[in-house]
Amino acid sequence: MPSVLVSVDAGVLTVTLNRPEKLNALNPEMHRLLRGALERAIGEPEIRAVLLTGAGRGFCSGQDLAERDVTSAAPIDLAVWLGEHYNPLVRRLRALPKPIVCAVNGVAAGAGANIALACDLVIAARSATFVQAFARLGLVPDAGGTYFLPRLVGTARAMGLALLAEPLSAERAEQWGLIWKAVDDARLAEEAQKLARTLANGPTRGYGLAKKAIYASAGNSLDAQLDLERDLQREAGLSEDYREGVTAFKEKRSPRFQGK
Ligand code: LHQ
Repeated sequence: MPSVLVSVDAGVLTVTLNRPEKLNALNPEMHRLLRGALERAIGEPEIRAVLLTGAGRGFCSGQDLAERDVTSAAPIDLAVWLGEHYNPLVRRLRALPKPIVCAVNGVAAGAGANIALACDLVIAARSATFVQAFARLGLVPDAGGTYFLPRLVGTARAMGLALLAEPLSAERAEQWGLIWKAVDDARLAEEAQKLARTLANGPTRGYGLAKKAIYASAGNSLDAQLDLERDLQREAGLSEDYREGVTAFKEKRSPRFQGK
């Protein structure tokens, strides 16, 4: 079985991390397959939303630690790993011009937690936990953790999560605003599919532009953000979906967006 499963249905590209016996710990092969899946999501117009999840009882336990030989005399340069694999992955997730739902089906640890946070809407099973496991290894939160955490939950909570490396329950993650919502375990797959399908039937171009605006805001002044909104709205206003949205409103019916 491939270590990342990819399928397309009803406009949703589902990507499933598939090394359940290792709680979907990431290795270079998985990074390669993930990259291919995201490139496919960009390139195929019929794909209008992405759903990322994990097989088995975990979502993703971060970097595969078993593949690390820390006993050798030659020091390992972890920056190479981040530069080659994790940073491009996080950048790709954030820049993908289509919405990404992450269904966190179980523990999300280390880079696994932060990859989830790089997605646009995170929905988690109530039994799932988020663990910034890095401090247990003497490492710094990576895969965007030091960017996402303070912005999502504030410096005090981000620091607690980073330094203590304690598991945060899905419910608490929802209360803190770290994720969109926590749902009963038995309902996760269905709810996540529903969410992804709703997005796949939405105004794809408008969604992509909204992502751009919201993610740019953290580094922008209000003035810069207003200018950006003006420019992105110009683009959105030229889409067929905008025309359809206004027409549907006037005709008192639901819009039928084509993602164009
Ligand atoms: C694993 C892993 C794992 C291998 C569970 N690797 N086997 C980026 C770039 C460069 C360098 C460094 O780092 C990074 C980013 C990072 O992600 S660093 C952080 C790496 N991740 C972690 O530190 C988490 C390690 N795992 C855990 O702390 C626990 O496994 C968690 C809390 C995730 C789950 O605990 P349990 O539910 O008690 O499960 P378990 O520990 O029994 O794990 C089940 C199996 O999965 C077990 O294998 P085994 O053969 O004994 O049944 C684990 O060894 C394996 N596993 N995580 N990251």
